[in-house]
Amino acid sequence: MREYLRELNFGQGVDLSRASVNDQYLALARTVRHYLMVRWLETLRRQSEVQAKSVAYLSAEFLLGRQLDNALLAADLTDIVEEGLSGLGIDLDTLRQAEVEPGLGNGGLGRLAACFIDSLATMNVPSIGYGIRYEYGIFRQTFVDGWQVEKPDSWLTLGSPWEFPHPEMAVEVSFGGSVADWEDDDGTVRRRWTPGWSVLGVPYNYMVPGYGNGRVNTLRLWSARATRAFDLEIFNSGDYAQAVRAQTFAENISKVLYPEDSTPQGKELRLQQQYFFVACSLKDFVDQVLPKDFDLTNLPDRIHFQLNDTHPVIAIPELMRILVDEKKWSWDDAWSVVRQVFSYTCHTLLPEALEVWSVELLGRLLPRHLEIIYRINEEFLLGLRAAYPDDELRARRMSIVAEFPERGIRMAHLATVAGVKVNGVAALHSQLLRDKVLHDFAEYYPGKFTNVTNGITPRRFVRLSNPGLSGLITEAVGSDAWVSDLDRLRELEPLADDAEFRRRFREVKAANKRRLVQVLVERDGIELDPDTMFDVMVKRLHEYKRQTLKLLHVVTLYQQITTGALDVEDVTPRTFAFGAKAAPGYRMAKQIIGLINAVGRTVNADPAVQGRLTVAFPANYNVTLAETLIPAADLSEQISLAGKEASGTGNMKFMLNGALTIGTDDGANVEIRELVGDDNFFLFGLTEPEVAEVVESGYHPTSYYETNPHLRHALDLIASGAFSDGDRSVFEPVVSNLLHEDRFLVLADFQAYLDAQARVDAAYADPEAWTRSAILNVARGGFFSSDRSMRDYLDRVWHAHPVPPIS
Ligand code: 73E
Repeated sequence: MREYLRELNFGQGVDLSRASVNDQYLALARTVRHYLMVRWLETLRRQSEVQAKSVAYLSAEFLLGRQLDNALLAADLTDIVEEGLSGLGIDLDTLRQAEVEPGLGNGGLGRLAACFIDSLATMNVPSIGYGIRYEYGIFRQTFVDGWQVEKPDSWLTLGSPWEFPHPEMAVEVSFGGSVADWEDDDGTVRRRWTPGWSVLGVPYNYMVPGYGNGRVNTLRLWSARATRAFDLEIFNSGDYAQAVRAQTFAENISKVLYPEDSTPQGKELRLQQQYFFVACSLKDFVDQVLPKDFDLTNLPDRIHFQLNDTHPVIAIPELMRILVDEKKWSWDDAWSVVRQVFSYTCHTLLPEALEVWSVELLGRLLPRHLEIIYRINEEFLLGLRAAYPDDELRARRMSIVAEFPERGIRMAHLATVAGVKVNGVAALHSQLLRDKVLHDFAEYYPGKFTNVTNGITPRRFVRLSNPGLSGLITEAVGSDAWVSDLDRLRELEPLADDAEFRRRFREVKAANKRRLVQVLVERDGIELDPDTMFDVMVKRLHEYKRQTLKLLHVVTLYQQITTGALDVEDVTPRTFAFGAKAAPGYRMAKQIIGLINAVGRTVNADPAVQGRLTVAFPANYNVTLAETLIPAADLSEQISLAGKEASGTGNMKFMLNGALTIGTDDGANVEIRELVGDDNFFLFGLTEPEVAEVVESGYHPTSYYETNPHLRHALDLIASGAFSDGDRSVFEPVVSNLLHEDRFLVLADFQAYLDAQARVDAAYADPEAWTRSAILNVARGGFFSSDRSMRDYLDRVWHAHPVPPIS
């Protein structure tokens, strides 16, 4: 605590009596990071000594969540700190709440990256995360009359104690300009890129502490600055306004995270961001991380670059450019190294979500890279045509360069051609990649395709977010070894049949529900009854995820009760909780948010359903809210149309916190159900092959409307204006989209969903049986630790190994 007071006095410049909560939080964070610093330096020292193969995880997003609690846990400081602070009259929990979470990601993809670096550190794997330090992360969502309004996320304003800026290590990244032939000293003709402009990338380092192992890995995020040449030149010419504009232009590159999820943004600034962080990272790795006169032909022994979706795929031509243009290697030598050091993870199945950059834009921004991509493609097509001599259609389908609707570069094809491995993120997803999305490639490169099912870190999403359950598990297992060895949860299985254990498990869930109720009152002024079933759907708002299906269930119950078709006494009291952000430009998603809030307003105010149906939609769902919401859930909603959700990771978090899942046969739900068994999972809906068949044979949503009275009543009620003060026009776009288009077959799965919900009600009516299932969900969920995902990547993709500490 002496350390802490020193930080308060000399770091924050205040004494205890005058320190604000923010001062106190910052001082504590700095104290903790001091403590970790020795281990960080030791990790780096050992890394350069051992020269083991490392993993570089390249990702445009790292959705970290709050740092303080995780750092305390990793360093085993929580108890000491709590005690010491309380001696000073300070409540640790108050300081925890003061932290603004870094929201440098949109959803699952960004959170996955954060879980992976946590696991890599915990497993002693030499690794580094590379990404972008956005000045503004994912927007803060507010509701105005139930409609989403976005506010900027200024996460840096109160200070950011977890980062270490290194302006002296800045690297320069160039854009634009032109390419021409030039003659080398030895007479060889080479291509020379003369860029038009450049910016500096300043690295900000973040500690990634392993759990209880003394290791601290690094996450390096890049921030854009104007180069000195850039502003000096203009300043000297006396045009100050222009100089400031230039500065702004450069710094815009890392200004804001694109709030799009599961769809690409074909914007120039987005491509600038991608190249910016990738170029900084490769340069950093080659010039700074590797030893001084490292022979780059040995690069594959020292590094594997994992490409988190196509966002960093421009790294492939960038490494070719470094080797061919800067190091003056032959094309073939360069290619033989490049094709050994990258692998690509695909996170989607929606064809519209695969990134394609227009040749016009790429050629303007990165002319040399475009040439390199063309050459890679030429040689790829040469091989392809040799393998399939009379199949021009196939060559066109597989070409890296698309010709329609405009000339474009297909980043997924580039990644697949150059990558050592291509993986999907759940068993079904990887299967569908091989069979459908990248079928031609799977045929051409049979050994390249593999699966690594996603996972989540049990440190954050069980140990920290659910202390009650964690205590129970530790007691049952006999130690806390399960926190870094999640298969140990299997030992809980026999306890599912132990009445006393079930009672205590139920008590933990009830306490978590009360905790959530309290948080939502304080955070949002939402009042909930903890004695109802908590039925939770939290994820980005997207039509394929089908929040409307959940909503139609709510509206159906409401309609049935208010018309007397259903006796209110027969309805299981439920709280329907939603959490979802819509991409600001996604109109239908924003309409659906408006509709959920509108239904909530009506239902919550109607005495006829009071105490039976409640809708809660707290604004700004984020990692911090997830940490209290998920442990309080009874029922987990995973209801995407089969074949659309690549994996899902929320589904795993719910399972491991003792919620039962109602879900389709999609993404990782398939594996969850296999592990937990049909008796402990509420499956419903069309399977992927059935979906394909329905779509093939012509889907007519209106026929479901016409033949299913429940569905008709629910849709009619929305269309009547019952949730919009009688105004029929407000939600007309949602209703007519469902009736006439319904791309994601909501109406086709509606009845099956209602039936499954009836099974949920029946099961919930037997608390002992329900608790038994919930315990089995936890006991069989160990597979979904991101530690296991890392083992799979290490074995199947990276071929790297942990480097245990010396002692
Ligand atoms: O199914 C999830 C998956 O669990 C998938 O939709 C998500 O990635 C998760 C982690 O594997 C995802 N995000 C994106 N694509 N797939 C994406 C695309 C563009 C921008 C931002 C995110």
